[in-house]
Amino acid sequence: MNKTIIVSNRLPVDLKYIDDELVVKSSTGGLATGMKSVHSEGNGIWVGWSGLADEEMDENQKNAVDTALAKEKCVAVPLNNDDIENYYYGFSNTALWPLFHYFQAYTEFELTHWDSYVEVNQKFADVVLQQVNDGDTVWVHDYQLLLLPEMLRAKNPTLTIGFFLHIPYPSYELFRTCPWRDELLQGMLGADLIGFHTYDYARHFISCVSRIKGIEINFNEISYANRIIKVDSFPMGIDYDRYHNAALEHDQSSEESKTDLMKSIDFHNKSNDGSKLILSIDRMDYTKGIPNRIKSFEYFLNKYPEYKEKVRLVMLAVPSRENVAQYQLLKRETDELVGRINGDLSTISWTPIWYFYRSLPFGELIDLYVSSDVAMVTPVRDGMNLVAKEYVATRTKGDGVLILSEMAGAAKEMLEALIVNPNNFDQIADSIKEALEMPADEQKTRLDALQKRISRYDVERWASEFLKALKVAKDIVPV
Ligand code: ADQ
Repeated sequence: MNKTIIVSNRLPVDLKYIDDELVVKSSTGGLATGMKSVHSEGNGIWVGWSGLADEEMDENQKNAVDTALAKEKCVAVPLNNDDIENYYYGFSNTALWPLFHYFQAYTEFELTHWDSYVEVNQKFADVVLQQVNDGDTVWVHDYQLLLLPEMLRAKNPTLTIGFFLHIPYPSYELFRTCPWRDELLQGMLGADLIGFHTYDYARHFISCVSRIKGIEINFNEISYANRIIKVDSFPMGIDYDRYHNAALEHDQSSEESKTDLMKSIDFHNKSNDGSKLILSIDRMDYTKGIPNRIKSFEYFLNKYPEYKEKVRLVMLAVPSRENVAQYQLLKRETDELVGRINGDLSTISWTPIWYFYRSLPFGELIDLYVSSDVAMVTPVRDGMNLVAKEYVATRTKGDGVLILSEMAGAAKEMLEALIVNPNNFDQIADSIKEALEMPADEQKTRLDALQKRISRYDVERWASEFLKALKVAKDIVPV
């Protein structure tokens, strides 16, 4: 029986050596959840990096890692510190990530990074090829592995290969600046189906293929090397029930079972009569528009001073890629902005911005989602953005307003949110006011529509629709 192999940069498990003991934790992230049924079916496996550098483990430790991963139906691609430096932090995160998010000034094209990217993609290919049998399906994920589809097809043309990009695909004018644009396209074209979050990203990709490679394209079908390659959009969803049910449970939780965070929110709500909470949650990444969000909140407080002491911005930022220079700069800028604004505006009983730089456990994330009157999701560029969908899923009482950037892929599906341009402070300030003053019945009407859509197109449905389309794509015979 044929199997499905999932391939992503990181495996869906967290491995750590604590005092010589290997601790294994499975991930509850979006991709891991969406792939759960695909991964657990038959003899399906997941191939990726374990998160541990190869040279930092002795043979016994490596064997222990492999055994622990095998129990989770995972197979590791061994990466050393140079790979991590040049392929991951290098080409993936200082060339592709900024370029694909339209941060051209942050984009560095380094030959050593590129060489490592090719080498590591080949390492992934070698591991996958050891695991497959003829006729198997391989689903490759994301920008770290753009070359993998072609590397797999070159060695085993019987495979059915799908590729999904989780970040935006940039316009031709941006993509053409990459010195290895041909190679990247060639790599992706090894797939039978290439999926993106939105129709716009798919269109950009098709335009790049047609202009750079001079290939003729018929709507969303590319005829290339005696094959038909399908290109389509598959907007990724969330595990709606997990968020919705956690919020329902939260509503029924007793005083004693509340987290410290929740007790603190309750305390401030009681002491600050009628005050409201605006929520902001992201990885600390320059694409997420964090400084702009803080500045626009300050702009709002100055434009509508009657809201001073009546509203707080709760800002949660998860540390991310901390050894890339741009991320260190962003952290410093954020710290300084929050410090300055709190210094300028705070009173004895009111701090305008609550800022947490850490990852929070799921329960506390739910506390924040449930307690916030407004969520501000204002990335300057974002493939999809799952936070916007998670906020909607937790609004079990039919209240709450989402302010959403038009630059997030999610905006294409979530038209009932207040859609803003993340660079237009005036518009954002007005939207915050509108959100805070929105009548209850309007909040409910908007949320009902959003919840209906987000619950229907959840992450499992996303995965199954992609795999269904992949099967159809493989069977198309060129005429
Ligand atoms: P990300 O850029 O990581 O993903 P996003 O889609 O927002 O962005 O997902 C982040 C996830 O991390 C959410 O599930 C959120 O709940 C969680 N999270 C954020 N802050 C947290 C905190 N402080 N503590 C705990 N958890 C936290 C990439 C693309 C996105 C695309 C996804 C999926 O950049 O555009 O939506 O992949 O394709």
